[in-house]
Amino acid sequence: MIVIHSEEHRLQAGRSELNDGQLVPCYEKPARADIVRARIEAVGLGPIVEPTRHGLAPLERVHDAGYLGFLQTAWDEWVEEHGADIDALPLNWVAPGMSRRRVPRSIDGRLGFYSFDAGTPITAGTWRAATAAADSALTGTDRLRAGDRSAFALCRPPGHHAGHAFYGGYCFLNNAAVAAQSLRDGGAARVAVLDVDYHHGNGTQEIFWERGDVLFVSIHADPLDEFPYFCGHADETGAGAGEGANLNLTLPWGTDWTGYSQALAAAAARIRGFGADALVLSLGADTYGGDPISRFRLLSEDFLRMGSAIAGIGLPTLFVLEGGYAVDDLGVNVANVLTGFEQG
Ligand code: OKP
Ligand code: ZN
Repeated sequence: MIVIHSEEHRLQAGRSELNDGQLVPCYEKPARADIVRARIEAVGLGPIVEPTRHGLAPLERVHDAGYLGFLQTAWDEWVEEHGADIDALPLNWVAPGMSRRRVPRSIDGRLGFYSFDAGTPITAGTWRAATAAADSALTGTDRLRAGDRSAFALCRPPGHHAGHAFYGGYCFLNNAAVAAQSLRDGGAARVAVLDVDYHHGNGTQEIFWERGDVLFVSIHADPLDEFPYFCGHADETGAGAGEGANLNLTLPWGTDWTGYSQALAAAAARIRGFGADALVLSLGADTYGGDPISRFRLLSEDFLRMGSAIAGIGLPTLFVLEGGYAVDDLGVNVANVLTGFEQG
């Protein structure tokens, strides 16, 4: 399968994130994409091509224009206020009962207004890296439209936590949602998004919450225990035209392939019943037992089985890279999903 990847991912290299009460080196770092690319070359998955530029229009189909404008100028505004030696991190957020009717003028206020965590630094290259990732996903949709059975958008930074007008969880632009919308706009009547990242894809859920034409299915750690904490529960099923087109399958800490494969089978059955024309697969490999911030127990060989189960859904599939922080094993785990898919 063709792989779409840009070296511009390197421009997102945050120095630190807030974790367990401390500023620690960012888990979401350039080495992640490098090891995935190296493994894909080693197994000869397919040609690796540069994304083509798709501009702002496909981003505006899922993201708020004011939010996109903020992302483009946030770094310069931050530098003016605090200098370039520190990455931009938000300091406070709105709680229920506090007004959110006005966008603050101050960059610190705007960082809080448009974000939901303190783990996602904005840097000098954030906008360029994020747009290169979204362009990779969009170039993947071009391949599906041209008739390819599958494609892999090797995206960094990831996207599934980014919503219509918010960033967080290392995500700025929702690459998978941008791709799903692009497939719809290109003629697919129905599109399914399956998110196998360890964390709930809250951004994708929010973007398609009231949409009956895009099914969102996510398999993830129970948000009672795990980031993003405030959504991803099983009783969140969508609203309006989207009622019933959102499925959250939550699993406990310690889940291994036995438990995981049952959820994956349920997800596959739901997607088959939806009658989609294409599948966007949010591919996080942080379900791996060796992941430093996650608590599932998948083995490297389980990712081959995951790929084969995804192939069993029987749809043209665009894989979009999300999380996975056990860097040394990330290449093998991600490539295993893709080769498992190709072997069917
Ligand atoms: C992004 B993706 C754990 C800190 C968690 C944010 C995790 C973002 C995950 N102590 N911080 O879904 O892989
Ligand atoms: Zn994750």
